Amino acid sequence: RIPDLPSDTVAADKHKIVLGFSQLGSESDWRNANTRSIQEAAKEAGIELLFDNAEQSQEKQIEAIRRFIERKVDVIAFAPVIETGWEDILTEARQAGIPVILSDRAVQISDPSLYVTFIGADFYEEGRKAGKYLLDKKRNDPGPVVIAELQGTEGSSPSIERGRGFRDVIRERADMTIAYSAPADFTVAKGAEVMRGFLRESGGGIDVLFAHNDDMALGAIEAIEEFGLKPGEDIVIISVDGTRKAFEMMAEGKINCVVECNPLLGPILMQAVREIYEGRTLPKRIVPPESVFTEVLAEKEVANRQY
Ligand code: GYE
Repeated sequence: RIPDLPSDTVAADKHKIVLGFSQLGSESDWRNANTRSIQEAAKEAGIELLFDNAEQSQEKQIEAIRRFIERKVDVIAFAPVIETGWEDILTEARQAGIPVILSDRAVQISDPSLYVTFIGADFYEEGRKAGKYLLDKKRNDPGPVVIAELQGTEGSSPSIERGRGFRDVIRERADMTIAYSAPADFTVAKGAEVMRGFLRESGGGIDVLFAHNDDMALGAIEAIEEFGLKPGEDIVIISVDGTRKAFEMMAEGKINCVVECNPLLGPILMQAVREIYEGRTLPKRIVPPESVFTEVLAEKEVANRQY
């Protein structure tokens, strides 16, 4: 007679991978699409997801990661709200033997072996794409060109890198200047508020707006219209993400260019979790493909947007 399998073997076979994910917040449509993508992909992959929303607070993210360590999850992934300040908590994870994946945003860290891989967009390149569009758009216009910039969350990698990439490209035209620049936290409400301030200060003398995400651009459009100017005509608007709402604005001519940043990272993340769990080696950097869209294509593309 064939003996039954010992019950612990059966249990081990059935072990579901447990992933602790610390999401930084729910500040934008991009973020909400990112959250949905992660939750759906975990379900599809049969991975048990412990999900925490930190509401844009680094402290809350650190607490969530510490709870994941205490619960002995198999893998931790997180979207770091700002770049710095992660050494201690990541050292705690390492001491507990739990591998960590960076999702979406990068960190500045002295020991890169504290995380396994970083899955996310090349924000510097996104900034450069925005700058290149502007150089092209203004190629026949004599300057000066007065630019306003709505930055995202202060100290966050997308804001730092988009700003740097944009500056490195427009440097070519000495008559282009970023005369107004301030953080607006990646939200619609802050985008409107900060843009109102810029318009008041400049008396409306702004030629271009570079918004580090679509939500702030949408807020700024409200402010520009209130001020009696035409977004997309009086002020050229360039933003980043590629949400459906931004595409609708672009189809109406109120946004001129959107640099795509892909939030649908769930499937790639779940694959990485599984590979780490199986002991495979992953590349240190995984970048999803992204495009640039302008008004010419907006109407055709708007129906294809998934977020
Ligand atoms: O562009 C913005 C969101 O980290 C890439 O965060 C992400 C950014 C995205 O709030 O909309």
